[in-house]
Amino acid sequence: MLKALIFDVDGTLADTEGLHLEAFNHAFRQEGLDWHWGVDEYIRLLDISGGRERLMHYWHSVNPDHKEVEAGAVKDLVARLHETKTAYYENAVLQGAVTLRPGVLALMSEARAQGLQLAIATTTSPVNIAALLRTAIGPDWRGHFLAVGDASNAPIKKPHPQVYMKVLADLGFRAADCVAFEDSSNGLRAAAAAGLKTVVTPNRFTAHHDFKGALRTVADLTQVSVPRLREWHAQ
Ligand code: XBP
Ligand code: MG
Repeated sequence: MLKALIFDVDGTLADTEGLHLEAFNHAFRQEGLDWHWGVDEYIRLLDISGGRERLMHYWHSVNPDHKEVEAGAVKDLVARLHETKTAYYENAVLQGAVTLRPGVLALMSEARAQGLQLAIATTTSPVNIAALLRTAIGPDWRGHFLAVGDASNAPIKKPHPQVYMKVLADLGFRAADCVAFEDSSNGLRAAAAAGLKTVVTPNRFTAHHDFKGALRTVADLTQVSVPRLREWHAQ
């Protein structure tokens, strides 16, 4: 029986990666670094889940001959960059820079009205989730979700299943009682590794990803209703 819907955030609830990219480039300028990520490069870098992890990966790629002694300084630089980036991103989201993708709010409302539980399973940080959902749903947004897994309580990033395992434990449901929603192959692999059936809604940053094994791949959630989800879930 379908009991809960578990939503990824970036690229699934909202098309946020363009703004994340803008925020990273802002942080590089603030730090006086001559780094600039273009869209194509960022699409490649999205293979690394997690903003901090992505920054560390990039630092190593542009500093192949670094010495171990620099490790502490690099960690500090990455932490500073990620903090600046997150502040810029949060502020822009609170100013209304991104909206939920088509069909997301309607499906969430219909699901809650039909007694299904909602949950979040994301790689990003709590401030980013709060900014997005407070703007889109309102100050009581947290009450709409029975469980929220994010960078603060599931530090091992997708495609590792940790965040989905944590959310299933917090929901108290089996994977078989839930459906996940994702936009990327890392996300699909994380959900699948946790035993979850997954509906994928690709976006311009992930359209080229491999979504083999997805329950369904759809352009967006406008055609996805709870009866249809129950039908797919039962198949
Ligand atoms: C996708 C990610 C995130 C964002 C950046 O998250 O990999 O890291 O790109 O956000 P999701 P942070 O699992 O929601 O698709 O800088 O906050 O990590
Ligand atoms: Mg995503």
